[in-house]
Amino acid sequence: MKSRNPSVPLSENQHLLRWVQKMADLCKPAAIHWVDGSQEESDALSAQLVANGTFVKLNEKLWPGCYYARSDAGDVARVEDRTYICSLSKDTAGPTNNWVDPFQMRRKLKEIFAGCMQGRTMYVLPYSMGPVGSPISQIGVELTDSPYVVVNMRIMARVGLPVYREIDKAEKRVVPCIHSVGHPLKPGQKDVPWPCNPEKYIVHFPETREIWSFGSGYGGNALLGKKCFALRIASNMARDEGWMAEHMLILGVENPKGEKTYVAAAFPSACGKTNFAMLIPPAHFSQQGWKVWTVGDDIAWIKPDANGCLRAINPEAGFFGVAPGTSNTTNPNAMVSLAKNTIFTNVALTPEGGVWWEGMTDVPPAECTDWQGKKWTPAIAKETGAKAAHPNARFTAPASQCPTIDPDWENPEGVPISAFIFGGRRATTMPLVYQAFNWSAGVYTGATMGSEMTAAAAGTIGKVRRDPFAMLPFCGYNMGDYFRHWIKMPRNLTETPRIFHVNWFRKDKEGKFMWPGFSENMRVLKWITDRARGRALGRETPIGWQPRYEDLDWEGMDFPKERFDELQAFDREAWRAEVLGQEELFLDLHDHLPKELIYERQLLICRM
Ligand code: TSX
Ligand code: MN
Repeated sequence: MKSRNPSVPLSENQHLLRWVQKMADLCKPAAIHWVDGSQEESDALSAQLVANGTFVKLNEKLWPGCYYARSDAGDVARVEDRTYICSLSKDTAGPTNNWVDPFQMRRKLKEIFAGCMQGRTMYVLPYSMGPVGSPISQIGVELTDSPYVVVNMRIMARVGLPVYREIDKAEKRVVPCIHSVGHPLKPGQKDVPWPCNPEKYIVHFPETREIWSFGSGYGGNALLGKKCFALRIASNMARDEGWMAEHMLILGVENPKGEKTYVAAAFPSACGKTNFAMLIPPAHFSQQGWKVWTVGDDIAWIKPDANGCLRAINPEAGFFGVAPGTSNTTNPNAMVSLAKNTIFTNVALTPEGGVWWEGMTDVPPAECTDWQGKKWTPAIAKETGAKAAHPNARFTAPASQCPTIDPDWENPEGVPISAFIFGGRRATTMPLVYQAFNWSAGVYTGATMGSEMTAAAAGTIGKVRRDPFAMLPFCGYNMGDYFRHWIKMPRNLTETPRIFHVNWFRKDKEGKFMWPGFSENMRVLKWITDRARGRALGRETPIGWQPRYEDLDWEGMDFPKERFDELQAFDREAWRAEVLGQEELFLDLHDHLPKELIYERQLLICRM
């Protein structure tokens, strides 16, 4: 078979062709490669990454189709202080975003992007967020000088030929995204395994729906379909068009009658969102026919349908998950998902050509190479505290490989959402579960949610870090206006989802977790989905509806009533401090805060 010439354009869309040429004139790449998305192309790019020292091909017998990458030590995470929302007015971006005047930022970007791709290939990467052709999906084109980005994006989104066809046939607007690692090569200059630039810019123009990213190869900074498009730009589209772009997992609970109830859930980081999305029910639930199906683990796009029912899609096609802590105990479904065709970044490499990370097995390997390429042994770790894997090490795995992937996960119409769940990592105050009294009380719950810091800087342990709707770093406009958008959503709905708050992390006086979590969370999920269908009982408390001991299914679990009452207790003194802490965030947002949230706060205080 004759291989195609990748510099020949694969689209006839004149806007796209002109923009690609304009960006090539600016960035001066040595070549242009139109990505077709095929397996052969991906294999060739991976082989090229191996030749460059970026990738190590893992042992094909142990890890079929898998690759391993180590990033630069200074390019391991999202860079929030270098992330910008460049709307015309600062007020539109709001106080929680970094704002720069868009004209000033464009001048700066033209400066840094000039010649930034010299000696490299510019890949033209068309992608669909959501199933190709779904009325809820959106299309982007990422120009990037990183083949690592291309092969990761191929797992995380639908890319290549079918997307060009959409671009060519439809009037559908395309979001232009440009990405460079910011490391041009002079003639003859040797490349490094992980090219990047210490000066980073992750820039969003919400009004013109554009993304410019410079200097980083790391996931959230470089795979532009994910946080940049699917959350920051899409949140702007959603506000303008009456839908929702949320930092939420989507799962379906199937009961023994075969009825499926879908919920979407938002948690701050380090709450085990991916584990929850892939929950395996306890044995007795499974035996009765209860199943949990995974639709997505990170982002939900949710739109009212013609009947006024909210329907959600997962705009992504893969999981970009945190590896450390993922194991056959904490998340067997994730372990199966990442067993093949997966890219590992910043985990440890074993002598057999496999991967390892902290928490993967009880017994660590006798020796491995850590994420920085240094020798690592359990003895060295004990002495120096060195981690084999970076705490933010990632796997990029196809969602289709998840054993519990929902049969409807690629349904272009989406799945119907019956409930929203908010959560946080809270050692005190927050009970295991409660249901908000109504929509606006639920929005208040989402707006005030947060997690306690675990291992942050001195003096901050135990302090609640507010992360409304888990969207603080991802809302592409004023957070107060975002709250208002949430408040207004039911106006276009015939069926308003119920809203819940959960906390798997409450501790007792001895500092022990009171709730076993993981599979046992199914008991809470059962109450939530039954409640959403108007079937389960509870009692009214100052914060909402809570299940009594007898309202949960305890079969196969030994959890005494006294312990449950402690876990669910409403502690008046703790809630006094809580409402004061909630007010702090509201002060920052006061000038755009919807009055409903002020009233909800007052009602909560009165009920207490
Ligand atoms: O993911 C978690 N979930 C959700 C699972 C569906 N984690 C891990 C969080 C880190 C990312 C949890 N950790 C959960 C949980 O529900 N709960 C806890 C806290 C916990 C940890 C260990 C135990 C119990 C609770 N161990 C024993 O009880 C033996
Ligand atoms: Mn996320």
